[in-house]
Amino acid sequence: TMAEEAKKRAGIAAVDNHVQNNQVVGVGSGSTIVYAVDRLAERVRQEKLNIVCVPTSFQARQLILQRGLTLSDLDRHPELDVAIDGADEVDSALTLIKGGGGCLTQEKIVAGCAKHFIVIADFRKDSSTLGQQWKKGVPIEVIPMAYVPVTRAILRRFGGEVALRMAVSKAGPVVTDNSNFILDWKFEKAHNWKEVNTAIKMIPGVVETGLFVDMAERVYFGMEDGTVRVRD
Ligand code: DER
Repeated sequence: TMAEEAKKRAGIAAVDNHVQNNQVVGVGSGSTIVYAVDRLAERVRQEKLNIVCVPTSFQARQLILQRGLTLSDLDRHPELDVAIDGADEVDSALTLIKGGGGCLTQEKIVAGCAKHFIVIADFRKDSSTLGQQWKKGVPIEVIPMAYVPVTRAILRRFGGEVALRMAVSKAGPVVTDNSNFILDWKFEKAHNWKEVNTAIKMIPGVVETGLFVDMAERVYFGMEDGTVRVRD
């Protein structure tokens, strides 16, 4: 499809522009990152690159192993040269909503450990304000025993709607790689995302939010016309 082609072009552009030999690369989660990992594996083979990869989820770990790339972790490599990951939406200030795939916590940790955090996305994520195209809200990872008080605190302070993310192929809620639950907060107006991120993180029981504020250095958008749009 057009979106898949766009994801592929964004993934290739990011890997070709930001990955060099002897680097530690953070590997994101979701569907777009698969194209970047495919390109990375191709370059490792063709150019005999010495690269180690740090995953941001069980899915990313499987992807690294399946593509024959060298798996590492933050114990061995707490400083990464670059992290590449997808996004659910990007606004004009490069604030991201992430967590559509429920991997936001390890993604934010790895992105924060990288000298350069590079985002890849198709044209559907390219917004000027959050909520313009992404309608599923901001994912928030919470400790299971606290999901009700956290829900109430968010509704009281910020309004909107909050829903516990339910699994599709399993009865009950989605359980993250960290054995937690996900709340999806559907906000109803624009906010100061830096302040909101901080305020939500302070609520007891919140592990992480899917608001990535002042983290992305550059975003590669695969566009409908086959080009790649870069936003810094
Ligand atoms: O869940 C996540 O954070 C993913 O990285 C998401 O933001 C992008 O997933 P996609 O590449 O499948 O759209």
